[in-house]
Amino acid sequence: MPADLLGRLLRGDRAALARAITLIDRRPLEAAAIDAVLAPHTGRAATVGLTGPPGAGKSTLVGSLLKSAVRRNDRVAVLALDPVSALTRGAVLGDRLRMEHTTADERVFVRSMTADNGAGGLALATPFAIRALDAAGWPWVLIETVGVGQTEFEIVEAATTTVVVLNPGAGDEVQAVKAGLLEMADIFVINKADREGTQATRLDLERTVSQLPPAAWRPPIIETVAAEDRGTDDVWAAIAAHRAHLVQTGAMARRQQRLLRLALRGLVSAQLEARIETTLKSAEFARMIDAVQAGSSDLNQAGAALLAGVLSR
Ligand SMILES: Nc1nc2c(ncn2[C@@H]2O[C@H](COP(=O)(O)OP(=O)(O)OP(=O)(O)O)[C@@H](O)[C@H]2O)c(=O)[nH]1
Ligand SMILES: [Mg+2]
Repeated sequence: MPADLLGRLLRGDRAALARAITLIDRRPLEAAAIDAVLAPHTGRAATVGLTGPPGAGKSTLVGSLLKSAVRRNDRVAVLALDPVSALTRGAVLGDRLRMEHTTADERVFVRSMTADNGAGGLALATPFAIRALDAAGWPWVLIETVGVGQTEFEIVEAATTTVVVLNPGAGDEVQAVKAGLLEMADIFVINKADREGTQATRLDLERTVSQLPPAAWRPPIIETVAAEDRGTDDVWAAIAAHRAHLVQTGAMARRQQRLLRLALRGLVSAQLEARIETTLKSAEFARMIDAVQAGSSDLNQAGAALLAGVLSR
């Protein structure tokens, strides 16, 4: 990546930042080298991961959070993560449109990323993109993800604040929360609170939260009608309160380390994967495969040889 591009990024140039994120998204293994330039400028941004079932209103909520932030003159960047399926691709297009009204604003920066990079997917690219946004001086980074796969879980878990978005009347959703999202939620949002069943869902969620082991931070439950910008200021207040809590208790530094671990695991996994591919396809290794096939060697020996080959590359 050209050095002048990074210089411009560090000075707050939006086009340079957009270009860097595109490179990180497409070629994360190569783009990882830019971290050497960005690293001294990172560590200030608060990251907010938003997750929840498809259609819960995450994108609408993000759009509303942007409007609310702009009213207070805050600056917010958004990374919308687009898992590969064609199904969600349409949704992201819609999201773009929904956020469009604010994206022209200087105080807002919105980018979407796909999982098509073929290296480590979003789990690899996202932490690097977050560090680029951080280095470019964005104090808040919102990460919207469809909470389906393990990768998405890892990413929202790597945010310093995790917001789980649910809908009323969804007993199943609360079950889903119990199944995986409960421990990671710092804030619960019941969006579409204009619908019936909001109270019942709140009570259900309150009961679930009360069964959590006692902790210094009890996740608040906030009702929103994101489509009408109702309750969004309360969500920001909860996010700010959680951030303050993390700073006061010293937990912020530990939270930020999660992202670093995710980045490192993604980076090294992708590098190893690339080396495994190369080794497996090499001429020397073809002989090893032949030997296993002929019965003069076995998978255990071949595995040891593969590992030795990978580590010596
Ligand atoms: N009634 C009601 N509808 C809402 C509200 N917020 C969002 N919606 C609608 O719910 C639908 C889904 O909203 P999205 O913001 O796309 O949901 P999402 O969680 O981002 O969806 P995916 O990205 O596909 O997982 C849209 O038709 C919104 O207009 C709300 O507060 N009340
Ligand atoms: Mg969405």
